[in-house]
Amino acid sequence: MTRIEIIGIPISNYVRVIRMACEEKGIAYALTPALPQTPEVLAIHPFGKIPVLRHGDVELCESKAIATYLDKVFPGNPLLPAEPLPAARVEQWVSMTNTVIDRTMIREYVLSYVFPKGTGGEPDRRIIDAALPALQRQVAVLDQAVAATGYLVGGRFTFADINVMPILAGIQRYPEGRQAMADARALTAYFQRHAQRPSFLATVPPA
Ligand SMILES: N[C@@H](CCC(=O)N[C@@H](CS)C(=O)NCC(=O)O)C(=O)O
Repeated sequence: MTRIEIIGIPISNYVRVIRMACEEKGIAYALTPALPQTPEVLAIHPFGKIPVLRHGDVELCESKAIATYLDKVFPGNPLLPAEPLPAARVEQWVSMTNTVIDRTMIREYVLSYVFPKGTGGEPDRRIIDAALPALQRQVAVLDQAVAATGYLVGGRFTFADINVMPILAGIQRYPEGRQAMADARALTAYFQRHAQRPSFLATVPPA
């Protein structure tokens, strides 16, 4: 069978999303480490973002497109519901995560710690402090969303949950993110429960 190759670095939340999707569906894959904007990534993603995917002659970029392809081509646990309304609700969460939540929680908050840009090489407090109100509001929205069923959509783990789990793991590496989660009981229970899934445990990025 033609091998799935995921190209990107394991620390990326979007790379982890696609690795989790493969794990959830029982798809064997190889991870080829590559940074964004490198030739092997730019050969597939015109804007150089990771992950990108190769499957035989198929080359794909953008995590949602990759997940949809994997879900339709491979058997195993469906990541995306077949019914129109639950499918649309997954799309809704993926879109909000990719356009709003990832921007605040990863690009503005987490990356301020990972790539410190303060004058003395420390994290830039102005960027972190500016991101916190939005981060707290987004945590509260997610907290409310999972309170009823323990999932973002319906009563089962879908690609919507896969998309947010690596982001929630990311913010809890830093103090303000930990505090925001501590104030969100349903979201904390949700995170702790799904963090036990084999797909999550198998894709923990290196420290
Ligand atoms: N919309 C893209 C976003 C991917 C993305 O932003 N990846 C980050 C790493 S987590 C990246 O490549 N950043 C580097 C860059 O934008 O140059 C997707 O869903 O795959």
